[in-house]
Amino acid sequence: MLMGFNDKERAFIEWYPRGYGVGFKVKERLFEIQTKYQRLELYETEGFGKLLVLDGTVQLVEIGEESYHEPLVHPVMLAHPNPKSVLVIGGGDGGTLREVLKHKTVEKVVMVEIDDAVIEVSKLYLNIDRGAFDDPRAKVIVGDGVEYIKNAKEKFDVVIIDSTDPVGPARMLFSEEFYKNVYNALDEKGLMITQAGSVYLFTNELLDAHREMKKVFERVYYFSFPVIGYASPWSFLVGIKGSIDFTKVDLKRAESLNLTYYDPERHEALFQMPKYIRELLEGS
Ligand code: AG3
Repeated sequence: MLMGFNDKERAFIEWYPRGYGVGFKVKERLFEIQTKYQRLELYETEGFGKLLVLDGTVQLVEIGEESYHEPLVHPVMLAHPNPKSVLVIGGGDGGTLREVLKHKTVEKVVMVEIDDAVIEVSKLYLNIDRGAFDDPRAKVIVGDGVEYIKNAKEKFDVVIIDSTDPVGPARMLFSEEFYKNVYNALDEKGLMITQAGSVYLFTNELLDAHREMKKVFERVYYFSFPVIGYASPWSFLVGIKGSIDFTKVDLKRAESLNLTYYDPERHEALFQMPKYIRELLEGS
């Protein structure tokens, strides 16, 4: 197997298609367990704190995880005029939940994570949530997000999909059927966002997800962001229900968020996408 820990180099490397690798020098291999759903590895890296790996793919490094969680959460939250209820699917480490709870308008966040081992390991070793799991506004459900949203009675202002790659347990989270259920679970005016993979290395997966979303949502936006630990740039897809303009965000509300990577003042810069990818997306 190509994936994983390289003893000679003392490095963890995630191999993407065509031999493109993203790696971290490792100080210590902490452990590796097989959960009910996936293989979970934890490392202490030389320069980026702890590294969490699921089924051979990098989920996050402690130093720099905000470069993923900020662009996943804040653009959609700030584009909604008054987000009170939010649904997070996946995101067992608690980073997405933490960023959502920074918004003062939020009254309730439901997080549905399929693998409780990810939640437990994150609580014990990572402290990415920084107290978010104990926030009274947060309701954490261990369960299948696909089933949850199919049967959801309540409506949400924003739905955030913080999933793994579209293989194995997360596959369904990129299907038209799932997006339809997300659409129905949104209030008459709402947005959803999903991570959609490496722009250059998972282009087909990005195009597929974009096509499926376009069948369901009134408008679909795409953007990319450089994420530490992933084969950057990384892509994100936003689906709109009702009259929301995702090109504009509320700068007033952004002031208190204490952001490091995503810059609401320069929200328009978010939409940069390499030319040939843009052409592929527009053609699909
Ligand atoms: N969610 C995983 C994004 C996909 C990473 N894919 C990869 N490295 N091949 C991250 C969870 C952080 N909350």
